[in-house]
Amino acid sequence: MKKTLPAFLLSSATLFTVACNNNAATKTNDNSTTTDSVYPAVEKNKANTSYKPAFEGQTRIAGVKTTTPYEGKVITKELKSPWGIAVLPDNRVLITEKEGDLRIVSLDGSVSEAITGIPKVDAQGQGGLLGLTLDPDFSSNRMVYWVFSEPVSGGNHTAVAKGRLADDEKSIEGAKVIYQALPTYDGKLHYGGRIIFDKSGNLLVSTGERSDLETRPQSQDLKSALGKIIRITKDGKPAEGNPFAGDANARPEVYSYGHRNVQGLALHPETGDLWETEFGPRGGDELNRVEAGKNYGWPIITYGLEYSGKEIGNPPIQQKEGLEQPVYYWDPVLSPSGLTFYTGDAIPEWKNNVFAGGLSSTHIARLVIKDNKVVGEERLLDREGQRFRDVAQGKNGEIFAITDGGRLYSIAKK
Ligand SMILES: [Ca+2]
Repeated sequence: MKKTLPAFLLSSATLFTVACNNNAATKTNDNSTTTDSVYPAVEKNKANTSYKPAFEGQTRIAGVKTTTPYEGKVITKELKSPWGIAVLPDNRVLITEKEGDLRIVSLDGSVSEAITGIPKVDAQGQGGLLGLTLDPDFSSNRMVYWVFSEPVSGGNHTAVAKGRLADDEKSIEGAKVIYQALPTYDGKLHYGGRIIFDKSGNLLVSTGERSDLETRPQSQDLKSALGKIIRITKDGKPAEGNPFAGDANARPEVYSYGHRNVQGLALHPETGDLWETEFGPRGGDELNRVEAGKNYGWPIITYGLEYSGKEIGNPPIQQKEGLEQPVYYWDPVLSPSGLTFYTGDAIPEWKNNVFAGGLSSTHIARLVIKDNKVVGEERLLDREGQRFRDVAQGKNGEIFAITDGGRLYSIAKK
């Protein structure tokens, strides 16, 4: 750990001292140098609870500030509730819109007509056309994979589909639903909705627990696909090597469980580990490093309260043997949606940092990670007043971000 003090222990006197350390390169104990200076924690508002973190630095870590000059430019304001971004090989972006449309946006701001051939979505509430990813061999096979809320008799569920982007880019050819996160439920909240490829060429997909008290316990039920991260092949079958393969009391596609509503998934560029962000209740949004077969605790442990202000659990507990602790949590919440690690060279101090979109918090959180812990936090584009729904790295070391208000930003070195 560098000379960061856990922010929740800082008195105003130490804040002043720490803030005076501007621009001094910080030497860390593993002999790597970072140019990040140490500032007071970015969060200044009162927490919802007085719950104690499990370890120092699990929340309200010291602030950091990017020193390389950068700016966020609006590429377009013409999108309608965009939800997911995938960056095409030529650095145009393929974007889902919640109501069910898929479009390509060029960096000159031109937005394509809606691409046809997408199966119908249930766009009520938090449902719709959600996250997407490109096949690792997209350049040759043009395959796209996406998540959506599929309307069926009796309600809807999170589903995964795939199809080929036609050569003329006007349609998705041969769209096919390859996975359904059952059971179906008649609700309109908490679908999860992110999808990424892992290093073995299988798909990792997040689902939600559908929010209601009635469905919430299914996060802990390995026979239910709700409140999980699942790992499937490109054909939607349980992937080889999954932790519950052969277990009669579990679904073979389950990778991890005890999740509430995961809307951020990313692989660490160096370790290959899976990281996620998930919506907690009031005061309990989390960043987790996910390991196969582990239980991430919802709704048994949480740092948050019900939206009503009521405690969760009787008595409410935040830590329990056998249940994984978040690497980091936000109270008040970030409302995290979209997650990406930075691998570019354009802004050197961002290397291997993780960027999390924030909805109600209206900024993008930049988190500096060291030894699987968060050691610094910064807020980007916090004066734009936008709800950031997804983030993705572009081909030229920029970060793309979309907002519920219909904007696509490019955040790049000046
Ligand atoms: Ca958790």
